[in-house]
Amino acid sequence: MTELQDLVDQAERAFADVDHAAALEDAKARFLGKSGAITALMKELAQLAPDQKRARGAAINLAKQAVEHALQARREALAEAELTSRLTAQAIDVTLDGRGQLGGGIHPVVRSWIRIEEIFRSIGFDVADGPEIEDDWTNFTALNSPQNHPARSMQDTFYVDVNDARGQPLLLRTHTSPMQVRHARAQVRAHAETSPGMSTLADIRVIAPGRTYRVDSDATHSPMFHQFEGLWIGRDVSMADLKGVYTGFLHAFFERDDIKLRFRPSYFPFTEPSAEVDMMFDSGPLRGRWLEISGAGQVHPAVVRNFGLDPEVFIGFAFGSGIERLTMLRYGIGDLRQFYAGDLRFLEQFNPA
Ligand code: 2NM
Repeated sequence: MTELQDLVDQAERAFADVDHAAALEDAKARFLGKSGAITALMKELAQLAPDQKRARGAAINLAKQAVEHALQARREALAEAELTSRLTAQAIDVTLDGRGQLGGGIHPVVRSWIRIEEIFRSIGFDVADGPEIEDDWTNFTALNSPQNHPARSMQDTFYVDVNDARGQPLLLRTHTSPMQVRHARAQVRAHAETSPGMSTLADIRVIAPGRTYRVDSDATHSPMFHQFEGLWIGRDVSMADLKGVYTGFLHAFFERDDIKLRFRPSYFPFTEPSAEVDMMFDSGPLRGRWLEISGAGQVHPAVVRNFGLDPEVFIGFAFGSGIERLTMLRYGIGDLRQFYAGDLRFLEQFNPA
């Protein structure tokens, strides 16, 4: 028995001595292989008498099982050690700083656009949307622009080589008012479908911000620029309301109250009377200078009729402002072209890291 126990001890030590899987299989062969020590003992059994054979056979079997058990335990330990060392070698330091990513930012014009929507929503205005490719009726005719108006010429308007259902070429909208035309007509139509008369129609209060296009390009004009137009149509809406709403907007937009406003007589086909709106800061670098910021007026009766409303009942005001212009005044930007040059040194100033 000691001899067998000895063999088991030897095997255990041999297995413990190897440090990788291939060497373990070599060590296994020395005990369990075809010419291994245990195998040799089995072969000797043949020479024993039958009564000795059984006891000796059982003892050898126990020893063989012990060796196999030790072998399996060592195999598992080696595999475990191998995995651990592989994981250690491939370990990543999750506390290291990342390589960083170039984040997108909000363009200063879009920042103003968002602020304008927030301010007007807060006083009960809807925000309209609409197509940048418009038809002639919605962009010009509905807004009382005469057929021979210079704005309609190829020199001023980008036309598209596709005709609408009336046979008129489509165009890139030259202002944001066609969105208001669509919005007003949709409100009127929706109301007409559910109510017998217009007497219960709610006031139309909407701003329409977005991209607009004109054939024009210099230090103060870009062929694509942003506008927002406001419209309030009701039964008792006046130019005094316009002044109140627009003054409130400027106070909110520039985050200051020391702003004066003045209206100068002007002309637009879609308003009568019409006005240019100027503003003046009472302090800061632009103090004391009148700055042109908007056009406005009482919506022309022909336009009110094109909204689907009776101009004897419905009256209101509209205005239109350039978002680039307001953004330049807010941040003190001198050249409109900076907005579209794509210079990160300029743009990053509006998106602090
Ligand atoms: C301006 C100036 C004056 C205007 C008019 C309308 C509408 F849809 F009611 F006819 N929307 N915007 C308007 C009026 C726009 O921009 C300088």
